[in-house]
Amino acid sequence: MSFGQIVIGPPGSGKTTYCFGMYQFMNAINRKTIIVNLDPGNENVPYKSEIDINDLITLEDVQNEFQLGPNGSMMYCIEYLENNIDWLINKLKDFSEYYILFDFPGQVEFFTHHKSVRNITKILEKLNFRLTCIYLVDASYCTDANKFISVLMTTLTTMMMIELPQVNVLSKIDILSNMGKLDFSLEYYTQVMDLSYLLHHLNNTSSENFFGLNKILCELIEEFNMIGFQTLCINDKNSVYNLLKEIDKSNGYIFGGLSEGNESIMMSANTTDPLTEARQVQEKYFSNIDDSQNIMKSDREILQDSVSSLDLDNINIIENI
Ligand SMILES: Nc1nc2c(ncn2[C@@H]2O[C@H](COP(=O)(O)OP(=O)(O)OP(=O)(O)O)[C@@H](O)[C@H]2O)c(=O)[nH]1
Ligand SMILES: [Mg+2]
Repeated sequence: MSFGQIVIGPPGSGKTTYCFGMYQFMNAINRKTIIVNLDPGNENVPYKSEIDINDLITLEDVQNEFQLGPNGSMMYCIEYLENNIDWLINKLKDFSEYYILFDFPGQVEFFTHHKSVRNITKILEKLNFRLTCIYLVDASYCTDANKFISVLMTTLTTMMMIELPQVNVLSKIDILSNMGKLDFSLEYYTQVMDLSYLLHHLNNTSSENFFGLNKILCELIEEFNMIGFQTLCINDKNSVYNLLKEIDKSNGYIFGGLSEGNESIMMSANTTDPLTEARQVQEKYFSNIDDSQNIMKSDREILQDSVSSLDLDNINIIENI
């Protein structure tokens, strides 16, 4: 049995950066982890992937061979991977003792209606992979009721399409306060609370013709009552740690992981309730903001911070447990 994460989310939501940060964190807590790059369009990848789709097929090959555009070529590559899944399965055999992070492309159709990603994950599940889908969404969407409702709909569609345990994540929470004012406290967005308040804001910016539709969308999401979000700042080890605890619960790692002593049971025992966590994140990133700390960081800066904080903090985490 192997454990892993399917990392998906819209373009630029932070999937590749997440994979690298989570990889560093896991290896720092002695959980042997590798990254599988399944995005042939990933540029300037910060990590070394042990398995890379580009060894099977590249966007360039497809573009040259079939004169397809960038999106069509991406579709072709993922369908090609599905049709040649034995290539991936054989490569994974060398890493049966490892926790696997799969970095996927950001085309939204892959998790809303195109079947290849779903089929690939189903095959891996049959091979005894215990997978969690990590759905990353840029936290800036919380600043606008219209964008947030659209995020909720896509998140719900993804959960129903991929059919894996899913942990939804508001990424880049550290720069949310730079993106505009929130209408509600952060926990309103993470817990997806009473949407009648959101409806009020939606209607403020909609034509009256859409009031009925807005109401039905809010009711639909409330009826399913399935969506919630974790928050993430990838260079904040506490943030990564809290997220990993949720992921370990969702894919069952806490009941018997791969590492010696299974640190995950202890991690999960050391939990805070989601509301408290959201409040702590809000306090940390939304009050006494020093603007100089909140500029958009480059990949390199984020990852350097990430490395140094993990080097220092790993020991504390293990000792505190
Ligand atoms: N401030 C901040 N920036 C982040 C964080 N995570 C990612 N970023 C930045 O977001 C940008 C996009 O990150 P990527 O990891 O390339 O996103 P992606 O989802 O892999 O993008 P595609 O592969 O193009 O779909 C980069 O500039 C990252 O540095 C974060 O937690 N905080
Ligand atoms: Mg990427």
